[in-house]
Amino acid sequence: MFGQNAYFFALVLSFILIFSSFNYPFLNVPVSAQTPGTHISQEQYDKIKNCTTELSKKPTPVEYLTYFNCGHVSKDESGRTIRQFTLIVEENQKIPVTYEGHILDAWTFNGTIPGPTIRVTEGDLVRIRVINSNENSNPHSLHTHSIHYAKNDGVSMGGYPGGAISPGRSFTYEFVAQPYGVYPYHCHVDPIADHINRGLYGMMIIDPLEPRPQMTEMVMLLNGYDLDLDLEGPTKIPPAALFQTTEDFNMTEGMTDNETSTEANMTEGKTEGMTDNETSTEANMTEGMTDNETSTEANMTLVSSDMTSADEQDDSGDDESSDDDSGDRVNDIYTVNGKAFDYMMNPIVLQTGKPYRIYLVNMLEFDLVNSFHLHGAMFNYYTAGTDETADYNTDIVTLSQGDRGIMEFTYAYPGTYMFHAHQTEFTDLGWMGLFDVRGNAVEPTLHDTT
Ligand SMILES: [Cu+2]
Repeated sequence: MFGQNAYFFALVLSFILIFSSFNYPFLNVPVSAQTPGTHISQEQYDKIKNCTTELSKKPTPVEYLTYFNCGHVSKDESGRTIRQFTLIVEENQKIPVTYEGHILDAWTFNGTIPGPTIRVTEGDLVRIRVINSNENSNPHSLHTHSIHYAKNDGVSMGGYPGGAISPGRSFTYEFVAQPYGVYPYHCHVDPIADHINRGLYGMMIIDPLEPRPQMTEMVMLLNGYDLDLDLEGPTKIPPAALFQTTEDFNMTEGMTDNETSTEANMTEGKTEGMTDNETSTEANMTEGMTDNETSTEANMTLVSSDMTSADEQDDSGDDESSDDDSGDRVNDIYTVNGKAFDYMMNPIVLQTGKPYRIYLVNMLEFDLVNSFHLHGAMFNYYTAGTDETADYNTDIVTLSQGDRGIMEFTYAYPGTYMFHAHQTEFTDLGWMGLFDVRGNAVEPTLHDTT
């Protein structure tokens, strides 16, 4: 019996290896041994980066703040780091996007909006397998910003298979991560505005070989939702009594969250029957991924009957046929990291005198610009995160869709400070959060202009 199992295992393994090797001839990338920096190992660097050990986790919007998925790591024969990710596209998802019961009829990467933050190091060989679930009705793709071959660009223009992955199929995008910076990723299938508004986007961070100055890091992705509901957006700012301060914010732990879901295994049906010419051996980033609705159950109870019926009655307005003129589309809700007012309900605890870094990406659809305004402090801003030197020191940055950068700042004085869009409408409809700054007052850190 054992012998038969071993034979079967060996057979499967050899098939996997054979299929994996098919990836290499198409890669056409220069192969050279690259290790992070000269003073630090890949393992040490991943620790500094706060890479999650729970690759299959579906972070809540609050957890998303510090959720860095650095993929399944392996090395090729030259010593190059290979990072492998799997993104599963699922339609028919119900994602709560406010504390008032607004539910987005969503399409997701791995069950969350935004999708997981992909974090790699410059020079890494990155493989992202995108699976378009059997149950879906539309083709999808993955378009990452940064440098790569056209066949890995995730657009259908050149007729590349990765430009439109049919339901039940998958495609593995491969590229060498370069240059360092912060990037959006998103589906690029038409109508793009709808695929984005539905939730198919996330952030990718490519870290420099030499680590940036060490500081506590956060991710903030700005977005919005056109729900096509009669009742548009949160109608009021939640009462102060509802505020809950998170536990002390730090790099390795800290976010208390009642919504943490219990992971159940991904249903077999989602991968069974997949015709995939590029099947790779990567362990699945989402193995153990829950059915999306598990994590949303708690919030689903917040849906009032009025809201549900409005959703049903106005369902036709969310059809793609209504998307021909994107000028008609209006965002009802604006958020940072997916849920309106989440960091107002759960203020982020910071310490005076301590430096913080935010990776910032704007994926807002339908509105031309978005912005980030920090109260009570100034930040150094690195456009696209592609340079070691800050471009300017400010308290507002304005971003068009896809724009991004890195903010670094230190609070001098304790207290509660807002951060929000400097467009009042966006703020009122959900894009607002709070920093709960603790500790003694310190001398303000002024931008060094020399
Ligand atoms: Cu799509």
